[in-house]
Amino acid sequence: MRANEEAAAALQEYAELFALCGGDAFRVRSYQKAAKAIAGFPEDISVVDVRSVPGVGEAIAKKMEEFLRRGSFRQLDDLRGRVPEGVRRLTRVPTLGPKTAIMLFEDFGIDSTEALGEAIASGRLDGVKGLGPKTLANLVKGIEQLEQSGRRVHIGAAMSLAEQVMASLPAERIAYAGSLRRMKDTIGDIDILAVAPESIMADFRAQPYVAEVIAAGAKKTSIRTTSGIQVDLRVVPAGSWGAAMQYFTGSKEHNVAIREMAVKKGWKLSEYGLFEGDRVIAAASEEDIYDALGMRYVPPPMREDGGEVQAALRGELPVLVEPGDLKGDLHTHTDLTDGIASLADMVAAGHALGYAYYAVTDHAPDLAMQRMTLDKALEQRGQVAELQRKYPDMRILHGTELNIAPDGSVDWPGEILAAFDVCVASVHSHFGMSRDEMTRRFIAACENPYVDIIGHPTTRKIGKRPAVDADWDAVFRAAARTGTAMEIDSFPDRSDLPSDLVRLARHHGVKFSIDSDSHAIPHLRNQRFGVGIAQRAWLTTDDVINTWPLDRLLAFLGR
Ligand code: DGT
Ligand code: CA
Ligand code: CA
Ligand code: ZN
Repeated sequence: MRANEEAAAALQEYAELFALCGGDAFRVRSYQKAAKAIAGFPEDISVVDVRSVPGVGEAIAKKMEEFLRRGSFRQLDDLRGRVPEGVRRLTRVPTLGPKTAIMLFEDFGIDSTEALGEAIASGRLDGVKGLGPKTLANLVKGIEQLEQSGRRVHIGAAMSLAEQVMASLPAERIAYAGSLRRMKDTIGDIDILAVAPESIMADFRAQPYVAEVIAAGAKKTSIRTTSGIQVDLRVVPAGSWGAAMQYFTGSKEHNVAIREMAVKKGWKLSEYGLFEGDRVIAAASEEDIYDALGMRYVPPPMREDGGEVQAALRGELPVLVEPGDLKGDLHTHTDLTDGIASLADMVAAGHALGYAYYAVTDHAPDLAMQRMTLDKALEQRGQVAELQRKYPDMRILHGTELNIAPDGSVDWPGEILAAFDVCVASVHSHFGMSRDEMTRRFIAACENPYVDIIGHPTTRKIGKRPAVDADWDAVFRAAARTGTAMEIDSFPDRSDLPSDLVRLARHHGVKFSIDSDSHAIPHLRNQRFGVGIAQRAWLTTDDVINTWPLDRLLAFLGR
């Protein structure tokens, strides 16, 4: 929901600025929690009263109402005025906290990440109190990460923008192509194709999400949106729709391989069609083009020149797992830990999706900030049993998300774990362990007979935190040997495992669970991004345990 996301982003920014100005930590947390709750609220707050969002009291509601009226609120404007832009830019560097940012700005005049990079490189910050060599090295890494993330966005941000753009433009036909259609986890820019009158370009430039027009032409217009993402809009002839979609979906490498096939037959393939001289062989649909080249239709996520062209020629493409194949979700949270919706509401939302099973996997006690206890988990189990009566056609699994300690052990002993229907185990701390130690840690977790799924295995957060270092071949061998599934965490800033590691794991015979890791009801729909990752790795339903019927799943879980 656009209004919810924007209002939540403003409140989140306000929380950050408020913290930067030394504001009360308790209030900072209450703003952050409210921002999360608003972003995850299933109803549009520009339509319903924002006070119906949990955690939103009168003071926050007033700010949000002002935001909905005019795109900002007074207290936010004040703080934006008080905190120099340079300091705000610096705090976007991962590992750089507000106190250091202010010190760097006030004592050294450093007001940008570039200036910070130069100051570190020139040795100007050597010996400064609080900035040891290790801290400086981490800052250099943080700057690199920020620069990379500035260029690409995760698929969740790109998809919601693409959907917004398409909904805003009247067209006979409109669709996204490029890396977004190939379901890559990060997107450089959004490519949209339309069959429409030329006036669509003027409509496009006038949209409220446009911050800058980069190039304006009759056939192609490129803009940068207020969120910094570039969108290319191309108008294509109706008769060339398929050829244009094929060409602009890419990847470039896939297209090069396809074009060679055409050339071998003495034909020419372009964004306008497949031609023999002037004669059109195929152009209106992608299917016609692949068919004319003697190939099976290649699903966009496979178009990376990773063997799909040869497989399509031999007629041996796998039948990929699809969103409709999912029969349940095996990693979700409730407001018992850090989710924002109640158990009853989450389960109802899972049921509305038509699931055959749904696992509730709140955090376990070793993640201290979640304040989980065994008593609370057992009380929840009672509530699950109650709820189960209401949903005879959906099995509610009572699970937990365990924490993998540095030595590979988890929160509870075997007799407690055995009573859960499903155990996800994840790394939530000690991300910097050496490759050997980290590998042993994962293998030990796989060897725990009660651990069914390794959650978000690399623990990366796109643009924020790199993947942990491990010998993945060794980890996947252990997972295959012990019958432990690897998760494909569909939360778009995680997208974890990434598709290249999924492919590697599959090679070792590992099974996968495509989960939403939902902390709110709208997150449940993120599973489509996880399916995209699975498709990019050529997975079929046989590889994905939560496409299986309940009986087969329960047999795999061994409960
Ligand atoms: P991105 O935006 O970096 O996430 O990745 P793409 O794949 O969306 O790349 P982009 O936006 O530069 O171009 C969109 C598609 O258009 C690309 O996947 C293939 C096609 N394309 C663009 N330029 C060329 C080219 O020079 N040759 C060929 N064969 N295809 C191209
Ligand atoms: Ca693109
Ligand atoms: Ca592009
Ligand atoms: Zn987790």
